[in-house]
Amino acid sequence: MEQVVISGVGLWTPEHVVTNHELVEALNAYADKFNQEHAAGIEAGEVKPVMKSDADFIEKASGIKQRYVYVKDGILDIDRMRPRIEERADGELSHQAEIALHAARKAMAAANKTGSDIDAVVVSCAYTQRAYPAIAIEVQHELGINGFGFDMLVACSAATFALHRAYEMVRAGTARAVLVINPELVSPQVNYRDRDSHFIFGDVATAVIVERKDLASSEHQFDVLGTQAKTLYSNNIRSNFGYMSRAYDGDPFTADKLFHQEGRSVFKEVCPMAAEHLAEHLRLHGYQPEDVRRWWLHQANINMNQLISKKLLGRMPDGDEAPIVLDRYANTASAGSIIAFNLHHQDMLPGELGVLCSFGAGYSIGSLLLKKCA
Ligand code: CO8
Repeated sequence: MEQVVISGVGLWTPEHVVTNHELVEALNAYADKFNQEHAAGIEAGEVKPVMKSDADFIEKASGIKQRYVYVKDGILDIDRMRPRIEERADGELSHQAEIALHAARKAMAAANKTGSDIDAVVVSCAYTQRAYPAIAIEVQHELGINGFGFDMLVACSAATFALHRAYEMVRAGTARAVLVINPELVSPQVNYRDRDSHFIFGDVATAVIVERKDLASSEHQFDVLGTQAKTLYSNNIRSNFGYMSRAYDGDPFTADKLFHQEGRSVFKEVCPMAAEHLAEHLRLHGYQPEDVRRWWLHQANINMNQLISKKLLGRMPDGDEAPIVLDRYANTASAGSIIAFNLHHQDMLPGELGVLCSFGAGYSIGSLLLKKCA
């Protein structure tokens, strides 16, 4: 069995920012217009009014202050409320491959790798923009990588689940190095007319190089001591959009075809699951939560992260122990913990332990136990 390290990480941040205030202003203007136009139906109890949003609520309930988006045009237009993304021809680079490449090139540079050093590409995220050809194969082609690529979807746990696959490939000797990319282009699936969820998500792309330790040459390397994954079926986070939508006779653009959730239930059910999962993962390797120098946790909600950390440590962690990036990035589906890792790993000392963890739809929880190399 080969020794496996994470040897490089890359982050691509879109240039466009949408603040809470901007989102709330758009949703509230849309609500006024809709409710006025449907006043009679609302009065008769036949139409549900659109509920107004509140920027103070958003920050208090989630910790989110703003989010980055791939395309801002259209999101705040109350006659549209979805990004206006130009459709590209078959021969052009796809949108998702483009953002994947931005992050991939940064991770490869950080790991001192070129295309010829890599044997596999995994694109793993909450949505891929098409079923085939795989975005990973498009990226593989652009980077001149031999070997193979495939896409996988595990919602918010897509990054950690893909890192597990990469770890297993490298450990088993079937790949020297694996490029794992999380091009989270989620804004097209956000319901910007729904106050419960319009503020939650942002776009981003992250990438990680997982490789054989004896071949690694980068400045910052982390031994992968172990990986752990858990899934448990739940309908509390769901999107019904898919290739079957065309075959149904109903409206393919109803709210259930977008991201929707029972946020309160998710909060209550996932926090204890995640805390137990992490404690068990550490226990399996002979460690306690106090032994961990840094927690790169999934970034869905600040209150969730604080509750999970408190369950594990018996106290609130500071921002250095468990960095928070969702104030700036919002929930970026699977990429959140990788953003935290990207921004907060270079100061770690040899021998220090870190835990990378994500949790979300499925339900799904994934974690990796890492140790900074000498
Ligand atoms: N403004 C004003 N009021 C609001 C707003 C708003 N924007 N939103 C909700 N309210 C109201 C509610 O309607 C409710 O009113 P009432 O009491 O009259 O019913 C009240 O405020 C309280 O609402 P909640 O109980 O829902 O408020 P919470 O404190 O629970 O906060 C959260 C809501 C922030 C959603 C919280 O429950 C949460 O973070 N839960 C966990 C969510 C989570 O982690 N989900 C994971 C999703 S990500 C994932 O798995 C990946 C999916 C793939 C990516 C998809 C990309 C598109």
